[in-house]
Amino acid sequence: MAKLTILEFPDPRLRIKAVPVEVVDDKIRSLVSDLLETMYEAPGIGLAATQVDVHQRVLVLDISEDKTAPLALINPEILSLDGIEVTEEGCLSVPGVYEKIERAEHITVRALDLDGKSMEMEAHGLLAVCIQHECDHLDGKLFVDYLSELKRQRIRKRLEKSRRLDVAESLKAPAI
Ligand code: GNR
Ligand code: NI
Repeated sequence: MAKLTILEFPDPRLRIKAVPVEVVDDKIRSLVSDLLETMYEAPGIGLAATQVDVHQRVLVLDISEDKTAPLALINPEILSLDGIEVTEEGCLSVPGVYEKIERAEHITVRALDLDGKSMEMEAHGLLAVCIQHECDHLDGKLFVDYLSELKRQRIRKRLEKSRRLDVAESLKAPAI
């Protein structure tokens, strides 16, 4: 397993639309294992391949409290969306930003599992929100896209400033 680097807004690579996986082979299974390691380490409850600069339709999730329920969805398709739910969302690619976002409360999803077998599942609440958030990533979409242009610009400026400060700090600190 390997921990991968997570791209951050407004990196243009987060806007690339991921292509479907053709064969679920050991390379895909190894990507899933790297995504899970990266997600747990972050820590986060979901991660899409797009966020680690791999533009294939693969995502992982684990909304359990004790991190014991990893789930991988390959070529996910949302078949139905019902109801409305507002959740305070965050994103590992938009660090430190939390905003209320409206999504469907109940969804059904079809995807391939790690054996390449097609499966369907229903999701409610946080799991449903998280699947919608990760599917958006695979289409090059971020949760900040649901906010106003003004809010998005402010978030971009804030992140760019905090990254400049990080670089300045790293230049001051003695090398280890
Ligand atoms: O860790 C995450 N938490 C979260 C909380 C509310 C709604 C969505 C998410 S997903 C996010 C991890 C992430 O950025 N996945 O792409
Ligand atoms: Ni995200």
